[in-house]
Amino acid sequence: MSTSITKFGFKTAVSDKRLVGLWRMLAGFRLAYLGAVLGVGIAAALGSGNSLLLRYFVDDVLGQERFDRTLPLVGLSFVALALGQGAFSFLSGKLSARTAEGITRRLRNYLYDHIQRLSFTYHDQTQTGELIQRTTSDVDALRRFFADQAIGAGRIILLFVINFAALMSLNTRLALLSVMVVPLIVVMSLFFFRKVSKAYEAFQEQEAKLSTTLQENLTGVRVVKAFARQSYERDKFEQDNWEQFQRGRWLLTLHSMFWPSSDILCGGQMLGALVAGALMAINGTITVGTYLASTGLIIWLIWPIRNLGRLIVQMSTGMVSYKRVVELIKEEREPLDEGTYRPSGNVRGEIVFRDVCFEYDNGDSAVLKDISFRCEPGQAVALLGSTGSGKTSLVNLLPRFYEYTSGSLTLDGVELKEYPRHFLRQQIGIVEQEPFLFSRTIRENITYGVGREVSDEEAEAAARAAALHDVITSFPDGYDTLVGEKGVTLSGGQKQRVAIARTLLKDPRILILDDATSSVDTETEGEIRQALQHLMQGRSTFIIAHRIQSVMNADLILVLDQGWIVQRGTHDELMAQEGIYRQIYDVQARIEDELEREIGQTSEVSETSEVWEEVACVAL
Ligand code: M5T
Ligand code: MG
Repeated sequence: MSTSITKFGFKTAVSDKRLVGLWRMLAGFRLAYLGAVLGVGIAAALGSGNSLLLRYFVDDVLGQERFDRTLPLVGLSFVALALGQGAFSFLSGKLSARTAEGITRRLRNYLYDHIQRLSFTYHDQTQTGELIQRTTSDVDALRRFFADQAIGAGRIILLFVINFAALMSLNTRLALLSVMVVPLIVVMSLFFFRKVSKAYEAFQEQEAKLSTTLQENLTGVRVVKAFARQSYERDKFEQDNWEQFQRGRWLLTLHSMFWPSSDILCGGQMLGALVAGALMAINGTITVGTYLASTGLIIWLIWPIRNLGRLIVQMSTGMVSYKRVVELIKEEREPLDEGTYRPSGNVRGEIVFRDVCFEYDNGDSAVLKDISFRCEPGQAVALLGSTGSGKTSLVNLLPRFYEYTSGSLTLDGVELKEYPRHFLRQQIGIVEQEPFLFSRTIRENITYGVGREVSDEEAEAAARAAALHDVITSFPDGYDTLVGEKGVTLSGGQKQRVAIARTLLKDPRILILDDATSSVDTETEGEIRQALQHLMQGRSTFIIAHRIQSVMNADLILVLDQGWIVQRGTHDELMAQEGIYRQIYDVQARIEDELEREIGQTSEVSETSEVWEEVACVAL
């Protein structure tokens, strides 16, 4: 798909001037486009033919009183011309719709595909509203450009040339008199073109801001309500909306300044030409028939002149949107198949970090500092550390979501940068810290990204292993229950378990569990841990957890603090040392003891709160 789209020139359009780029976008539809323009041209020519026939009818038929066989023939010709004009107008409309809709359909598909191939860093730095705006409103402006303005340009040029030529054939002076205003219209339109371009760009930018505000407000509606911030949010929106209103008003004001000025010019031009024609007819310079014909031609000559200005101004919106869309197209994709190393078969899973440092593009300091450790194939490495210490950032380097800044990170002895990203992501399964579920059925969510047909039994087995099967069967629609906006909202723990089941099915060689059981109660966590223990066998696994119980069986435990590894070893080794690990262990053990005691004594809740405060301190 992507290659065929690239072939149609979206990529190459970037480096060229906007009009050339737009012409390239027409690839594959140029014939239909030319057909549409030709259709419009033929319709215009038939219209002019009508005026010329009128001249013939008045001067040569009525004037010569030739009422024999010529009269019905002329009548029939009028009908035929009108029919032809209608038919070609229709054909042109059909072809222009095909061109515009076809191009925008292809463009939308391309942008959708392109956006999901952009890097994590790009998505971190770009607002969703901006992306939505560019793929909807800007694409729509381009559709209008191709449907109306691109065809309109052809139509205007043809109408002008044909009617001007017809008028020239009748009377040169009259013809020249009728186009006097053209240079003025062009200059004025170009002036407005600049103004409208700027105003429209500002309008689109503000609209993107507005969609971001709206989208964030909707996503975070629970937070807004929970903090009773509705009025604050409304005021914020109102402010953005006021700005949008002002920019929109300025845009329309510009338009409304342009139309009357151009209408006055064109009206004056038409009146002048008609009066000049009438005077010529009175003087006998032209015949009555010629005058009648020229009135029709002048009207059809002024029409394109008037629309030329309109078109130039309207084109500015298409051009701005084109620029905005191309900016997005220009963004480098995350290459999926780069790297010189072509692995065959699955990886073994030997992972070695040597002095790896990492910094986010938008950050100002290193998030990971001199990380060095080794994970043998099939081993489990646990990461423990306070929040923000860099655990997620560390595991995110493995599937190459982000590139490490310095040091060396090898998988099976080959530098990670040599691996194609696509391959790495097939080999690695991640249960993310905040799993995302699609608004689809639970079954679809579980089988998402497995890359092969999954039988119902397999999906069920995965759900059982993730302690999820009983929850699913308690829903009336079972595995066909819709999740998300139009269906049930799953709890945090249930979502995590769907993510676990999804990863179990994927059957990856390297497993990353980023706080995978943080939203699950201790009992369920125990069940899942058993299932995971089984799953982890023979796979290199990274476990991030806050509970010592989840990490104590790991072959290597790394304690992170502000991006440094401050302690390393097995559970027993770490217990034998003074340090954060033993402190966490002690606090957690004490909490459990106290809880057990409290439950035993059914004591007041307020007493336990002190203990939780301590947990919070450790967690933070
Ligand atoms: C480590 C910063 C973050 C923190 C540090 C994801 C992300 C993080 N950061 C960025 O600057 N940009 C980003 O896109 O990096 O963050 P982490 O690795 O997510 O920490 P953690 O997983 O150990 O924390 P937690 O809370 O999940 O236990 O300073 O600001
Ligand atoms: Mg994290």
